[in-house]
Formats: sequence, structure tokens, C-alpha cells
Amino acid sequence: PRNIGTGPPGTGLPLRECQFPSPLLVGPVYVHLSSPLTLDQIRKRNPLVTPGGRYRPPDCEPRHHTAIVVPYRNRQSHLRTLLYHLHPFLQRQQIHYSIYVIQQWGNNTFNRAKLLNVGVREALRDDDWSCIFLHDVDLLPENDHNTYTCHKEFPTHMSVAMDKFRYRLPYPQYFGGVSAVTPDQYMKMNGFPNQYWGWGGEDDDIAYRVLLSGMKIVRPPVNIGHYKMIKHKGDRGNEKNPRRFDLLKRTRLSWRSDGFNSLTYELLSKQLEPLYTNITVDINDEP
Ligand code: UDH
Ligand code: NGS
Repeated sequence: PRNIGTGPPGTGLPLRECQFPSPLLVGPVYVHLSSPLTLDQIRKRNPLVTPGGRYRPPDCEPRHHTAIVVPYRNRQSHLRTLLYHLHPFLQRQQIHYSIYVIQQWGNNTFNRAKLLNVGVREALRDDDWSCIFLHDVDLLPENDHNTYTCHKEFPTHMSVAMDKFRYRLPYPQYFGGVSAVTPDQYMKMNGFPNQYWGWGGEDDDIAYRVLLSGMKIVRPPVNIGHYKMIKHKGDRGNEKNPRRFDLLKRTRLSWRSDGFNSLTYELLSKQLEPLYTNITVDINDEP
């Protein structure tokens, strides 16, 4: 059983459940993109966040337990902006959460989906999270009514209205940016593909797996799922993947054998930084 907090000092009573929706929500929020603060400054603004980037509402028992998994390499200033923004945002939602940054070691081709698989596995070693968020480092939610919780039955695509796509989906099946699954949904779809090295297609593959495993995709309303993207150029080591269309043609055949059940990697380090859990991983090279 979960460790339930205690009530007012001396009473020995359990805490009451957090209200839903949280009374702390403010709705639309302005997202600052100019020169992020230092990690130390951000830490001082979030005194209730504990090592590893963890938080639990101090005066009510949270209904939701969410791990945020961020695939990462060499985006320091984006990470600071995300942490600056996301910690207060999640605290207003009164959820129990932890932020995991999954850093690909080395300079070989980037593999977003495989890093997400690593993040899910490592997060579930720490706690029985009821929800796992898959979160690009450069996307900032602009409305705190977009709650970081999971749908009971189906995977959720969260970033339905990004500024760079003029606040609508670029195409109906788009599943990139920010999404959320429960551990059960994740297992049902055999996680994510491990074979997409470089940019593009892995998010379409994930969307396809949802359907192939008998589920569907749910989304928040378009006026709530607003995100601002930090503008940047393509990354070195994440060039367009020329194999992505061929891989996508085979998803129907490959999803059961490539995914969570075939995941291999070497964990190089796991550190509890003040604002996030820093996991560095060798995901092997592109074959
Ligand atoms: N990421 C990194 N480091 C990298 C590459 C990607 O941290 O070197 C992570 C990061 O969380 C990013 C996510 O992977 O948000 C997705 O990266 P992306 O480059 O696929 O997507 P993004 O929307 O950029 O950030 C699109 C830029 C245009 C690329 C054009 C194709 N050459
Ligand atoms: C599609 C890509 C997706 C990508 C989306 C948006 O074409 O991976 O564009 O890209 N699919 C394929 O390449 C098969 S974006 O405008 O953000 O650069 O997420």
C-alpha cells in the first residue's frame, strides 16, 4: 500500500484527498522564453521539490501519481526553461510527480523512442506510477487545466495545439510532442519501437501501435492542449531518418516483437539532482 501522509500534527489522521479540480489552477499561463534562470535559482523557487525532482502535495493526499519522462541530449537551456515552467505548473495541479531526464550517452544517432522505453522502465523501478508522461524538452504547456494525468482506458495525446502548427494538429494522426500512458496501456502496446534512429516517424509508429493493440487515442480539447515550442535548429546527431517510411510500413508486423519486450541498454548513471532524476544510458549504436 502507498505511504499515506498523516493529518494535522498530533491527530494521527490520514490526509483528506486533494480536491478535484485543484483550487490552485489559474487557466492560461504566460510562458517566458527569454534567458532561463540557473538551476540553483529554479530550485530556490521550488522549495518543496525533493531530490530527483519529486513532489507530493503537503496538505492533501494526491489522487494521481505521474512520472514525467524527457528524452534528452545536449539541450541544456531548453531543460532549464522546462523545469522553471513545469515544476510550479504541476504543483498547482496537486499531483504527486517526479521528473526523469533520460540522457543518451555518446554522439551516435539519437533515438527518441528507445529513450522513452528506458524512461518508462526506470521510472517504474522507483514507484508504481499511475501515469507516465512522454515529454519533449522544448514544449511548454500554456494552460494548467491541461492536467498531467492519464485516461483510464486509452493513451492520450496532449500537445494537440502547438504554436508552431498554429494551435491545431498538423495532421489527424499526429502523436508527437507530449503524450501519456498508464503502465497497463504501455504494456498492451508493447511500449515503443527501438529501431528509429534519427529524426521522424517514431511518433507515427507509436500512434499506430495504439490502434494495432486494440486501443484508441484520446485528446484534451484544443483550447486546453496549448503548448509553446522553444524554437531551435535540427540537432547534430539527429538527422532525418531515411528508413522511417520503410519501418512504418512494417509496424503491423514488428510491433509485437520490437518494443518493451526487446529493450536492451546499459544504465551508466542515475543521479538525484535537485530538480530532476538524471539517468544516463548507453542505448547501443545503430546496428
Ligand atoms: N532531443 C534532444 N536532443 C537532440 C535531439 C532530440 O534532447 O539532440 C529530444 C528533445 O526532448 C526534443 C525531442 O527529442 O524535444 C524531439 O526532437 P526533434 O528534433 O525530433 O523534435 P523537435 O520538435 O524539433 O524538437 C524539430 C526540429 C526540426 C528538425 C528538422 C529535421 N531535420
Ligand atoms: C511527420 C513525421 C513525424 C513528425 C511530424 C511533425 O512527417 O515524425 O512530421 O514534424 N513523420 C514522418 O516523417 C514519417 S515537425 O513539423 O515537428 O518537424 O513528428
